[in-house]
Amino acid sequence: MLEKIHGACPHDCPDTCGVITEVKNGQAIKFYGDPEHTITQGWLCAKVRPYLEHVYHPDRLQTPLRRIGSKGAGKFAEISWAEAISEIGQQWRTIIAKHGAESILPYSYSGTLGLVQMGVCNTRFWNRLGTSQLERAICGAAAEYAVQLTIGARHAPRYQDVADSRLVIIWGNNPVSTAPHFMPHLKKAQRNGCRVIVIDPRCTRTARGADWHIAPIPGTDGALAMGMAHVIVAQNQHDEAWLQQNSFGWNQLRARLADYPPEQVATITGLSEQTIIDLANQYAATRPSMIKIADGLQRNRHGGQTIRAICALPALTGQYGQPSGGLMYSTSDYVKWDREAMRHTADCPPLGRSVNMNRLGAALTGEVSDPPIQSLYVFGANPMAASPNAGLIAKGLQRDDLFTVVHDLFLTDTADYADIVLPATSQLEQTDLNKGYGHTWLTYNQQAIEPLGQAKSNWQVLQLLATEMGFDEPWLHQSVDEVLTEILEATSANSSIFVGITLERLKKEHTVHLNLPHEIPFVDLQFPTPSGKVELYSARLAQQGLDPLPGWQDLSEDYAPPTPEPTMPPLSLLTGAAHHFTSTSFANQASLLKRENTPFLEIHPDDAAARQIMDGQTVVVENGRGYCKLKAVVTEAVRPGVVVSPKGRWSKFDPFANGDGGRNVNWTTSDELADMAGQSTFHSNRVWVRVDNE
Ligand SMILES: Nc1nc2c(c(=O)[nH]1)N[C@H]1C(S)=C(S)[C@@H](COP(=O)(O)OP(=O)(O)OC[C@H]3O[C@@H](n4cnc5c(=O)[nH]c(N)nc54)[C@H](O)[C@@H]3O)O[C@H]1N2
Ligand SMILES: Nc1nc2c(c(=O)[nH]1)N[C@H]1C(S)=C(S)[C@@H](COP(=O)(O)OP(=O)(O)OC[C@H]3O[C@@H](n4cnc5c(=O)[nH]c(N)nc54)[C@H](O)[C@@H]3O)O[C@H]1N2
Ligand code: SF4
Ligand SMILES: [Mo]
Repeated sequence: MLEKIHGACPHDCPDTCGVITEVKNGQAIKFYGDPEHTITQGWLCAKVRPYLEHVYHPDRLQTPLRRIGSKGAGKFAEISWAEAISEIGQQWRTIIAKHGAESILPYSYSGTLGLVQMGVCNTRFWNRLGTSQLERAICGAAAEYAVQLTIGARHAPRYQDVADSRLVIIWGNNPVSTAPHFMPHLKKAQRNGCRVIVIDPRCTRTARGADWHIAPIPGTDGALAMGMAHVIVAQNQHDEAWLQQNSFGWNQLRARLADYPPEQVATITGLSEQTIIDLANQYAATRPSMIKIADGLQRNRHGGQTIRAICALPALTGQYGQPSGGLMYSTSDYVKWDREAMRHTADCPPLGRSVNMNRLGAALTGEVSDPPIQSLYVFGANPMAASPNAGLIAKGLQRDDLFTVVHDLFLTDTADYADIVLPATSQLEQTDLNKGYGHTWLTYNQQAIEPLGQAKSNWQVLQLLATEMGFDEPWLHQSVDEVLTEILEATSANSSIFVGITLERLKKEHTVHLNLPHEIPFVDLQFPTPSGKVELYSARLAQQGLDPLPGWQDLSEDYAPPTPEPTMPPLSLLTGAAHHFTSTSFANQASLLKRENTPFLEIHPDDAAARQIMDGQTVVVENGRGYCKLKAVVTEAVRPGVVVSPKGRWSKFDPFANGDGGRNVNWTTSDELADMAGQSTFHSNRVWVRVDNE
């Protein structure tokens, strides 16, 4: 008998596709995009198309494991679930008795974005136990904060609305790889005569399809936006009436613009004055105009202010609230799940202190004390490969007195350091509800097949741990459907966009649209900020001692040279998305690894020549934090001074490993924080590059 089971792609991607799994005799035999899903339209991206290779990968973990070698060696012996859970319980009881529950740090991120398997699993059990909280700032914290401060909420136009835009600026965002279902609508716009401009130091797949590609020096986009604003106002192309009516702090911003004449912005950004003037003119003269951003753009020390400056532009031209105009960032704030139904904090001890995930290595090696972190529980994340300053994380994970548990589908770089490894289910083996962050559809994920081996979902494992720790509250022991019902009912009681959205309906229709009052964000020109307007001036920033106006400051940039300090100047290393992986997920899948080729470093011909680097040579990419080795690709696709190596590689698969256990780019990236919201700064990373002479 053939069954067709509807589900949702759980991976970190704004598209959150509807998927269909065909199951025969308990085996998934076919997997494809739901043709009836408005966003998916029956096709999936290159990485998830071969999903059954991921689900039935021969390396899938099938049983719990206990470490038998040194930490990091990846040597384990199989144990039973009962042994694993009781050992975790014993260790935690001892640790809690000595240091308190805050000495336990749960660490999770974006393996799955499901409401239950991520959202609820991040909160309920850990709140009940009283562990430390994780400050989840690795991805887009600064942009999220800056957008909320400026326009009040992450609301965005529909992908399809871009088809009627006349000008689109895709700013530090690579949707061909990272939001593929946006692209057919953009192509349609282009066919209708829309001009597409991509601003990125690298000529990405998205830039290749643009009408104009502009490549500024990384981290200078805030200055570029201010320079555009300067030109627009100097030429009186701004919408004075709109600004007077709908913005707060316009006069202060206007005065600030005097600091950003094009000649000065040209020096900061490495662009010509004419480029800045033309960009400003085209943006102001062509309407409706849309600016599309995501998170790669703000993963640097200037992240928050960069986004504040960009958010000011649609206000200058009165584009917020216009059909096919404004800002397309994220739809995340339409859905506000009932917090208490999700987290049950009222039934828990006070929340523990917060530890910034970007500082994991530092936190494990002394930055966090009183109590120190004595146990780490990692699920849905792979910090050894995905978090910054990997060398310091490795040092922390090697601590003899740290008890580490990793719950994953695979023996990742992080799992190699675990004391106990637990096997996780894939999305086909679990139930969940997923919402998109690029659209406004909810998609129910029905479990399609039985778990492989003894794999268990996040929620199932936390239930076992709750029992082990003696917690019998019903909200720790519900089925996934019961959790979903509780959250949906509580949310719809207070939110009109959820009226009529029930679990039954989700199961029947598979994907359901939110009851939005209107499809155009801010069409009523009501902005959910304290002033109700676009806050060009932010009193909340001023209160924190931060610059209340958008702008660009010459911050002390990352500079941590190796010793001895090389004579050649450093280069800026950008490590955005790989086309065929999602962060480190799928970067162990043979067919996709083949398509991404050998781990590489794109370098401009001038920078290569100055270092006697030839195309195809192995290079050492290093700074004071660490190094990795990559294959040089000499190309004009990157601007001089910038090198690029996409994220996602597993250190253990490093083809250049030479008795050092293998490395990836995160052995060089910085764990300093950005100007706002504790944001990561992967892209503020200066490296020195030389030919590998070994
Ligand atoms: N295929 C694929 N898709 C993904 C992911 C993946 O790993 N692979 N990851 C998912 C996740 S976790 C996220 S957060 C999103 C991210 O989605 P995006 O933000 O689109 O992805 P990134 O590649 O991180 O960054 C986009 C671009 O920003 C550029 N950039 C970096 N610094 C600067 C700068 O200072 N100025 C300018 N103008 N550009 C800059 C980079 O060169 C890169 O091309 O994608 C999601 N989708
Ligand atoms: N150099 C560099 N590094 C970066 C970035 C960058 O731009 N440059 N970007 C950063 C960004 S934007 C992000 S979001 C982070 C992501 O950082 P992480 O979330 O730490 O990394 P992922 O690679 O997404 O790891 C997800 C892990 O979860 C596992 N997993 C998947 N589903 C489940 C499940 O249901 N249960 C359990 N228990 N495990 C599951 C996967 O097998 C995988 O090992 O990476 C960051 N890393
Ligand atoms: S990763 Fe994105 S585009 Fe690919 S299947 Fe999942 S939701 Fe769709
Ligand atoms: Mo991310």
